[in-house]
Amino acid sequence: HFGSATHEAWVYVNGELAGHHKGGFTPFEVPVNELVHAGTNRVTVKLSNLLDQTTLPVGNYTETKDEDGNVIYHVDENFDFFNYAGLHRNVSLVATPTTYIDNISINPDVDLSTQHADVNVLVTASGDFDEIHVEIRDEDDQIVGESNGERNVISLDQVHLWQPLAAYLYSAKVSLLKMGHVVDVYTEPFGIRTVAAQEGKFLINGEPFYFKGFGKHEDTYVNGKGINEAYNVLDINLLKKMGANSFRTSHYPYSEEMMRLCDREGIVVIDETPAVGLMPAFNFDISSAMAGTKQKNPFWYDIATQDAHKQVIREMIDRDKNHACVVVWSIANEPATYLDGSYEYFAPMFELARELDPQKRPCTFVNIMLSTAGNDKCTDLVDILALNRYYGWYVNTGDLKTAAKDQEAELRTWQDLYPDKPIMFTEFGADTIAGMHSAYNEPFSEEYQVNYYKMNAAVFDKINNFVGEQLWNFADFQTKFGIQRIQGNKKGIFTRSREPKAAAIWLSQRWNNIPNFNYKK
Ligand code: GCB
Repeated sequence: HFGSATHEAWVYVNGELAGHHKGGFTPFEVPVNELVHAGTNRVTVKLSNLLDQTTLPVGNYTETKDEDGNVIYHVDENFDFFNYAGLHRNVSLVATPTTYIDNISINPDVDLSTQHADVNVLVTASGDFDEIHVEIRDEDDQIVGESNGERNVISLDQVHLWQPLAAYLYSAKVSLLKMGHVVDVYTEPFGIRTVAAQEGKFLINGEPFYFKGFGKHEDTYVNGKGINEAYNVLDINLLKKMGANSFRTSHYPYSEEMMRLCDREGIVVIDETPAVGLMPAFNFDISSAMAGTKQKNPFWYDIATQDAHKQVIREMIDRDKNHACVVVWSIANEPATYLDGSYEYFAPMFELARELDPQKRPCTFVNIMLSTAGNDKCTDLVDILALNRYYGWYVNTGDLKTAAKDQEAELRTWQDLYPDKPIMFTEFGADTIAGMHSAYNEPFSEEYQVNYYKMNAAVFDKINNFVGEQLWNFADFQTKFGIQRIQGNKKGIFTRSREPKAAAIWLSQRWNNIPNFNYKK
């Protein structure tokens, strides 16, 4: 079992090809039964870090020859993070009996008024068995319901809800039996909660929720994108200390370990596919691209990521479907939805996600600033409007007064056009050099970052259907090289080693005073 292999892997066992997987952020398994023998065996993994117009993320791929005729492969990332590649997550040898549990899908159907839930548990299993037994235990390890079969509906009374920052986790223990003997067993934790986007609100357990938090990255010194569970725990602790309640797995599914931690800690997650870079050319600077948005561009007719996109939707939902922490699927980050052809590309993606998710969570894509209200072609597909906006940074740089005016005007237009869709920011931020100060509110100073967030907050508080603020970014992170990036992206409110900038202090005061529920009347 590979937690991930970035971006393409060929797995050999004792020198023989055992399996292949493309896509760097979702798990896969390779059967080895036929290839192993008693004693020492060797697993070899060949990996490719190449990205092109058929992969997710999207890369600009070129091949050139050096003076000796050697081919030089080059990937220019069409996105703003460093293309770390390799085996970033755990690789484990999983042994199951020949009769085994293959998949468990849990969908609790809860009636909030009676505190009664019907927990649907669907089990698929392979091999020779005559019974599937499911028992549900509460946090005191008491059995509160049980059933037999592939499709189970288990009734629970007086349910404990999974709530943001107050998680309650049940567990479903699934056993396969043959003549009364257990041949395989698997225990899956799950939470009971409802989510819905309606009438301009985002409801968790029937109450209007307000997202406070971050876009993040899996990114640390030394480990790069390699799993770092100590940092995961630190980040969640800092997030809680700040009064935040949520983050987005920008721009790819995070490790399974992180998802389990979020379930346990009650962190609300927007789970995102690795569909980033679906735009003509990424060059750090939105303002230069804004000029060209009206031009005809064949982008969506040329791009060949459809198969990869469907695959990541399938693999992400299959992996994360039972997580209570996941409340929204993000199908892509900043695709060029201002261009013709985008609706035709995305309609089948949304349809697939909605069909696959047993819990029918709200779906969205994260909207780029070039795709303004009225100009975007895919808004009809989303349940919640997730906007990335950089007024006061990429546009109106240093001019927070104009930024506030333009931002408010845009938000009001969205609200008027789509009064039923809740609106949130999934990115807003300003690069800030920790320790740089300015008496004149200069961009890149800690003072400017604080004032930038104050400006944003004042606008958010005026918009009724505005249901959440996830800033960009939790911490500074490594990017590809470019003249607008010095040692990476500095929009963190923490440094890469997680020391707070001044904005972290101001934001924690704001967020600790905003309730998780019923902030907007
Ligand atoms: C964006 C992207 C994000 C970048 C960020 C920035 O819109 O979604 O990946 O890092 O802007 O800092 O420019």
